Amino acid sequence: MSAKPHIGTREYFPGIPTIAYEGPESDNPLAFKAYDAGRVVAGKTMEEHLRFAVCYWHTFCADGGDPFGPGTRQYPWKVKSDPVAAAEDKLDAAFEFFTKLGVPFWCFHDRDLAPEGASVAESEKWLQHLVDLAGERQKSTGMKLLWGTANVFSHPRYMNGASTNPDFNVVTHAAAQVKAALDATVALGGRNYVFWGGREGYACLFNTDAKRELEHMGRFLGMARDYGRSIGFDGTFLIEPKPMEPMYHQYDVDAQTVAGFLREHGLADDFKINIEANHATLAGHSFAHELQMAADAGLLGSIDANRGNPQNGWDTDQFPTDLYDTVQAMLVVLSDGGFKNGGLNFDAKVRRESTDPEDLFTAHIGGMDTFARGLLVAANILENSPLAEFRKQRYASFDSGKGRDFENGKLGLADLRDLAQANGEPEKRSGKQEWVENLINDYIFRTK
Ligand code: XUL
Ligand code: CO
Repeated sequence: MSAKPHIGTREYFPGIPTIAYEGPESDNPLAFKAYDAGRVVAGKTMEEHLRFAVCYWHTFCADGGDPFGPGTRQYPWKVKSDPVAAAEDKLDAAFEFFTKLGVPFWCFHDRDLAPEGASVAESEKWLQHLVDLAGERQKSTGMKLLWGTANVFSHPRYMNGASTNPDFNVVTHAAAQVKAALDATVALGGRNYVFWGGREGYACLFNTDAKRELEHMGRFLGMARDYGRSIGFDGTFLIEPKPMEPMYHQYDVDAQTVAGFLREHGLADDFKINIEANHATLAGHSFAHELQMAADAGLLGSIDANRGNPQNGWDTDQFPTDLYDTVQAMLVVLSDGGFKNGGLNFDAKVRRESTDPEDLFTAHIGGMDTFARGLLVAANILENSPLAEFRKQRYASFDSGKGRDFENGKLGLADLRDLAQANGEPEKRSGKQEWVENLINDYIFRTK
């Protein structure tokens, strides 16, 4: 990567060098074993395929607090009592981290960048100030913004929802925040703008008019789209599905639910879907399933890369380390033609017990290496294995004759009945699942 580290008035990660590729034999925890940014795979460099982003909230804002105890990490950029001065320090620490790690992109919520002011106007002023500084740092380092978003779920005013709040006054505050976050995203050249419906859902159906709330959400998103386009945003709007947590039920349950919602509200030309691995598992799906459903709907936009914990049902947001998962993910992404505006954002956090600044680096390095290996294996499978041809052959009976007539809508149900009578019992054809699964492993073993 061509970017050079931006270091402000002080260095926040002393002793940590710019992370280099050292190859699979290296034992250096601060080096890449698989992610070789300039290596060409399937016609593009790894950097171009994977489009890695670091998220601001987990990595620079959260300090490990949980419902049972306070934070465990004392970040040096959080010590100043003036919240705007502390936000400036955090920005310097973030850009030092991004550039030492060598990722091309970053992502933020409005309230990660700048604190909330005493009024809408003061919040806008502080955000604008931090956006100006972020713009300067983007210029000096070559960093780019993958997406921006608004945090319309933390402040107590949003306890009953943001765009789906039963109180119109709250909806106006959500609109003010989304407008300012869109302005910030456009000012920083963001490629996407994300809506994760943090508290867009309900806790109790008895006191909720779900139909009305969903109509409000559709209208609100349409207004955001129109405003974004009017100020020159030419990127992609994204909805990030999640079925629960914090709400008992969240409206954006999963990819298929969101696809239906986008089509119902006339949003499918401007919006795509941001799939988060741990949200997929919360919905009772695999990461690969959610990616495939989004891709098949023509709506796969971007990925929040993380993983859950199979032993509990929480949104643990752990860093991705499971190669099997990333192989499956990259098979879908590559088969879909690769990312366009989207990328792989590490919406992941180090554990509360991981308290060394170095842990932030090793966590991201592991995630980047796991996706880089996933990319190599998936590209090898698609280029050299019989997988795609085998799958195609399973459907060959629809490629000609009456099967093709069926697909083209030329037959009725009674015609199919007559064909069944004429052709008799179909020959049994094995789905060969074990052979297919072994094939995936063969390519995991053999890919260099
Ligand atoms: C929450 C989550 C968010 C969104 C952005 O589970 O994933 O961080 O990605 O609001
Ligand atoms: Co996310």
